[in-house]
Formats: sequence, structure tokens, C-alpha cells
Amino acid sequence: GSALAADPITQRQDVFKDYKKTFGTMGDMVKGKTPYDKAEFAKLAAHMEVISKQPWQYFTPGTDKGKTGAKAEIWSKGAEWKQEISKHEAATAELAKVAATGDLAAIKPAFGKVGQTCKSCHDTFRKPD
Ligand code: ASC
Repeated sequence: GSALAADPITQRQDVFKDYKKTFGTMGDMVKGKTPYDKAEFAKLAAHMEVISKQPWQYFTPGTDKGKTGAKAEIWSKGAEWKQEISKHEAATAELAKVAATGDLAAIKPAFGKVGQTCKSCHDTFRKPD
């Protein structure tokens, strides 16, 4: 490995930047801001499922200090935090499954459900902007 490996805060933030791009591009299609492209949307949803498993390993002890939106509750209420992650991973897996069908009417609520799991976790575990 590199001697200059990024710190865990930067590593998780890099994943969330990917989230923003991926989920944002899907959101534009869901909202009709850009044309719905079945293949592209399905690819993004599959990618979202992959990255939904990645940030959590970087919430290592002590990394609520520094330039981060992470609240100390992640560590003091770890079981609750892991529940939020489970719901989020389940919702992204469901979205990827539905996206593969190309049924936009079914995709919309599945997309909304993923967003709800983002927000639900942020409400307790992320500092306000
Ligand atoms: C986004 C984003 C979030 C979620 C959340 C959904 O695009 O950055 O944190 O969706 O706002 O409610």
C-alpha cells in the first residue's frame, strides 16, 4: 500500500462525493430534469448498491474529531447507527433490482425510499450543514 494512504475521514468523504454524483444523476432522471435512460439508470443504481457498503468501515474510533460532519452518536449509539446502515443497504439493493426492470413508475418510489434512508441517518448521526 501507499505510504500516503488517505485518512479515514477523507476516504469516507470520497465515497460520499461519489454518492452525490451517482444519486444526483439518478435524481435528475427521476425528476424529469434529464431524459430517463434505462441502461444508464440501471448502471448507476448498481453502482449505488456497491458504494452503499463502503463508507462505514472508515468511521473508525476517534474520527468524530476534525473536519467531519460525523456526530459522536455514531460511536455512542453504534447499534442504532448500524440499523440505519442496514435499512439503507436494503433500499439501495431494492432500487438496483427495480432499476434493472426499467419500470420508471416502480423506480420512483424505490428511489424515494433510498433518499429517506439517507435522511433518516443524517437526522441523528450527521451535523447540520
Ligand atoms: C441527496 C443527498 C442526501 C439525500 C437526502 C434525501 O441527494 O445528498 O443526503 O439525497 O437529502 O432526503
